[in-house]
Amino acid sequence: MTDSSFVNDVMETVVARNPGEPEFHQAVLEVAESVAVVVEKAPRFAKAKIIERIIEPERQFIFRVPWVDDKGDVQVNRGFRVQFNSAIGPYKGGLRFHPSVYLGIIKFLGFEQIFKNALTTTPIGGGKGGSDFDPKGKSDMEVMRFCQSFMNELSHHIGPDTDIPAGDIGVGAREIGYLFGQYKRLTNTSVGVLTGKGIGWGGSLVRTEATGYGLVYYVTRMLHDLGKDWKGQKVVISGSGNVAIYATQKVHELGGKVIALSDSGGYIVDEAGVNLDTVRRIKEVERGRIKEYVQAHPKAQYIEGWQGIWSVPCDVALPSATQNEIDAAAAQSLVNNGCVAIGEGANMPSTPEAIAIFHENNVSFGPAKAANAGGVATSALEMAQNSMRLDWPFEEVDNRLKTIIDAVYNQCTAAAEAYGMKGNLMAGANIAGFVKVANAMMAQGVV
Ligand code: NDP
Ligand code: 2IT
Repeated sequence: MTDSSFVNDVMETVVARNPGEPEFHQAVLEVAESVAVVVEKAPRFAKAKIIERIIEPERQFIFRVPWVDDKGDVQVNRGFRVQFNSAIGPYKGGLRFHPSVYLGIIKFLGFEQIFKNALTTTPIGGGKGGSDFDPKGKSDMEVMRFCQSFMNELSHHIGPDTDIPAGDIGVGAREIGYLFGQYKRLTNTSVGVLTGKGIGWGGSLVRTEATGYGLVYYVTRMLHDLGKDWKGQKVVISGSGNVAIYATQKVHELGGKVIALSDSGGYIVDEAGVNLDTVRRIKEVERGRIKEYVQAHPKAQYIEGWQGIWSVPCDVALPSATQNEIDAAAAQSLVNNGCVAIGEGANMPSTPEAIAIFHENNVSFGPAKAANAGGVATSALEMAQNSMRLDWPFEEVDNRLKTIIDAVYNQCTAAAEAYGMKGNLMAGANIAGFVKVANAMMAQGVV
């Protein structure tokens, strides 16, 4: 299927130039394996060293983020922004605040973002940023002081036509508010430099829901191709953050039943269907833990340890927590229990071994860079509204999101078929995204 010397050459370069960054290597390997067939048929891409250029970020920033905690002690975190590729538009991608963040995580996410953003049909390049700051257990004022310090540096590198950050793990409406306030204060401009802003101060309706909704719209197409719909489907979703919550809401609206959710402590199983009002109260209002769910719903179970969630029998699984959360054993367990479709809400949640198991067992597999593209696509719609100084109604944004996800899905199926891998949505997503960016890079010369 692939030209292994091409893949080996790419991986040798990536590993040598980016030592100690296994997540970045993993993300590049997946794309290289998919696009080998494209490069083979288009020697002009090889001659122009498109792949060598695409794996090298255009620009990377690493900076100190000092701040003062509530006790008056000075804390020091590390901030990152990787401006990966601007061939089709300004850098666009989220900020992740989580203790596991280091350069390799931001580079894997930024690399994925290039192709995801290309698939959205909107004119945005790829970037990502974040910090090893852990918002958990911090007071609002500590989070504010951290965000202000982070923005003091980041503000030098971003702008509404340059680089437009948004949320990701640990960065939601609260953090975007503090970041935006500080940017405005530093620059004396009120522009759409961040997305995911609040409604009433530049935010777009549907952006909060968009990643989860888009994921479910994408999986709707996958189910349709299997001759199925959501009615009566048992669904397991990992995580209980932004993506998981709004995926749950949309699954329930379309007639499916979400029976399990998780956080990094463990998972809940509620065979009656999870009560989303309870989850939203615990997670969005109280910033609590998923185990508190069983206090309100004593018939539900809480089990310690997040990875066990993949042993819960289901028809559809939507991993929506973090990278590499489904390994080979978890994938095998999903297959053995009769799961027919996987839609990746998180970025790179399945290991390469897990993906191989899904493909070998004919489980329909919706890859992250297509299945979760609804979030960033709606961010692009927020940018458009900010530029026009207009706000669209909920229905209009939701309809545009549906149209975009249909286009994402159609690109995946068409590219897979064109390159002899019919039905392989992962190969299709990688190829379609790559070709769009590669053509733009070809047109713009050696830059
Ligand atoms: P949130 O911070 O809102 O929620 C993250 C959820 O995942 C929490 O329940 C969290 O549990 C859990 N989680 C995070 N890290 C781990 C870990 N290492 N192990 C186990 N559980 C973990 O983030 P989002 O919902 O925004 O993001 C979830 C995923 O979706 C990420 O992969 C993100 O990159 C991806 N994504 C997000 C988009 C968006 O628009 N927000 C767009 C596209 C993709 P706990 O609270 O215990 O840490
Ligand atoms: O991974 C992602 O696509 C996001 N976290 C959303 C990025 C964005 O700019 O909305």
